[in-house]
Amino acid sequence: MTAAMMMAAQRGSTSRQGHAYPNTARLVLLLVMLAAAVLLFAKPPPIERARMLAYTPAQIRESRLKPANIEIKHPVRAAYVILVRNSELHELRATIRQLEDQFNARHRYPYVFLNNKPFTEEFKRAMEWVTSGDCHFGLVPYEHWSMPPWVDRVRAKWAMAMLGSKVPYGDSESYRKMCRYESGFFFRHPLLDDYDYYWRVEPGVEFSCEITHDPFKYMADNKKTYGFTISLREIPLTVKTLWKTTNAFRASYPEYIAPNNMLSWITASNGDYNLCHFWSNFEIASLDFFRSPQYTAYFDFLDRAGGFFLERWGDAPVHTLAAAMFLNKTQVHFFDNIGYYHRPFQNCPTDPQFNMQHCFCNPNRSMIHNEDSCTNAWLQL
Ligand SMILES: Nc1nc2c(ncn2[C@@H]2O[C@H](COP(=O)(O)OP(=O)(O)O)[C@@H](O)[C@H]2O)c(=O)[nH]1
Ligand SMILES: [Mg+2]
Repeated sequence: MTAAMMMAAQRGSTSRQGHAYPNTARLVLLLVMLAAAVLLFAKPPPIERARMLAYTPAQIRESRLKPANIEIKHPVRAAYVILVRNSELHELRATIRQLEDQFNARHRYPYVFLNNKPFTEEFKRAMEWVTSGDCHFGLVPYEHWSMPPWVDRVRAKWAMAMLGSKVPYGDSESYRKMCRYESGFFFRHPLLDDYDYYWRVEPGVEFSCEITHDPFKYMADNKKTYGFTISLREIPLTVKTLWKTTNAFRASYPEYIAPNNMLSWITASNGDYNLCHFWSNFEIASLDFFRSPQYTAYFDFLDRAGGFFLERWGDAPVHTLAAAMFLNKTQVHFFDNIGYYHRPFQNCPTDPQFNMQHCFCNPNRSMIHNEDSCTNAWLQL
């Protein structure tokens, strides 16, 4: 049969069966298309959510990281403190996985998770699953996560609109609440009452080297108060009056300023703030430093001035200015051997032998080589 004859025969058979066959075919085609559309466009079932919730507390205890009946005596009362949103669950899982592999699976320090909204069951179970230490989940009270009543709302809204997209988070009120919380309140959360030291961790950060010594123990043994990995310069527009306000504080409370302080490290040759600060998304520090009368007086002074909202003061310069006023250099430690990445900067150990043995980062990319880093200046203090 030629192709023309076959087409003629097909045409014939279609017309011979009347309208029933084409309608059935159309119906089948329609159903197939409908099924394809459902498969293509329908939201996939929340498999991960179901899977997380499926883990029972008993199974979690049997996970690789939480073997039962192992008592660990910690040399220091310390915990990781993580302010995080439910939506950052997967970024945080990745971070904690690295932290556990590089350090904590051998130490099992506890975790404190904080949030201005209640944590979901899904979040809590996922965290129980990836951590070796105990997990505690806390809610941030409204007064700690809000614009205080004495700040002029209209001025604040105007300031946010003016800063707009000129600086990251320039128009964000929630970012400002976060910075105010990290500056003045996290250490007052009752879940931290049992600890002397904390290690701040953020979702998405990476730990690129095996952590061969216990940093908490190092802090306690060496009487260190504040530890950092990265330092850099703040964006001037975000801290226009922070230095002026800090100088006013210094004038009001001269008794709080340490005799051997680090103010020269943050002061430019003309007497202004040189914008240097420790990047506080990584911090290992003494909680008593933040709980001290000096620090809380400084925070209250800043908070009264309203700059968390009228400008966009970050917790990094606030912590740093406090450390520079109240501590001397020997109380601060540069954790040069902790490989740490928070977009877009990293600290990568530059000691070739340590790096080769313990790290997967490129030492040439370490922030210490960047001209915006203030770490070399700090080392030379
Ligand atoms: N619960 C909660 N955490 C927040 C919120 N905004 C920021 N964070 C947390 O605060 C920390 C700093 O925020 P991030 O977005 O990383 O700011 P950046 O590092 O300055 O870009 C991270 O640990 C975030 O998870 C918020 O609205 N709610
Ligand atoms: Mg961050």
